[in-house]
Amino acid sequence: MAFELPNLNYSYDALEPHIDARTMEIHHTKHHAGYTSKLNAAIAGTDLEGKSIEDILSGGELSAGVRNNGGGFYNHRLFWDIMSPNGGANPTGEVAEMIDAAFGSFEEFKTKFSNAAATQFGSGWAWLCYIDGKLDVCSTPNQDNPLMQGGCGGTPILGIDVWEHAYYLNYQNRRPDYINAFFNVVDWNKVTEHLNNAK
Ligand code: MN3
Repeated sequence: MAFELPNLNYSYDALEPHIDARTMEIHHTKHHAGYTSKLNAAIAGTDLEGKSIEDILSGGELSAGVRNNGGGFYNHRLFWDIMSPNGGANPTGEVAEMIDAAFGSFEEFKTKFSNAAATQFGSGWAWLCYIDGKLDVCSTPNQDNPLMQGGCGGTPILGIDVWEHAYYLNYQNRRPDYINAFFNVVDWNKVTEHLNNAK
């Protein structure tokens, strides 16, 4: 069973003005679709075929094709899922408590996460991860993620794409403005679902 490009739970213009419709459409139908088809091509006929994407990515040494395209498939699936036009509120419940425990406050978490995203040199991602019963922030280059060997460890429950294709049409070189805007569309209920799945 080949991996399939997931549908979004909202329209391409639903996250405006924070993320523009044209960026969303190109990002989903070109970039994510490309990672998905290239992942399928990279695993076809290998013993990775039929495994879950989590098992593939955490399974040790990966070829460049599987690492880059499997990471791209997984990372974007999480990214679309944790954003919503109804997002932007502060986290509540267990996620909020775990953020306070790990970072001191939600504001301090935002600062640390934003710094990780802003200072990731070149293309990559910043993450909020569940690891050893706690939360932590890290960043990874390219389409790497915390599940992979040599990644920063744990299971990502929130991620931001800081490749230029994620923001350049609307924000040009102003990555920090895009990172600020991202918090207006984060759906913390979905982050809570990912936390519960990670446990
Ligand atoms: Mn991307």
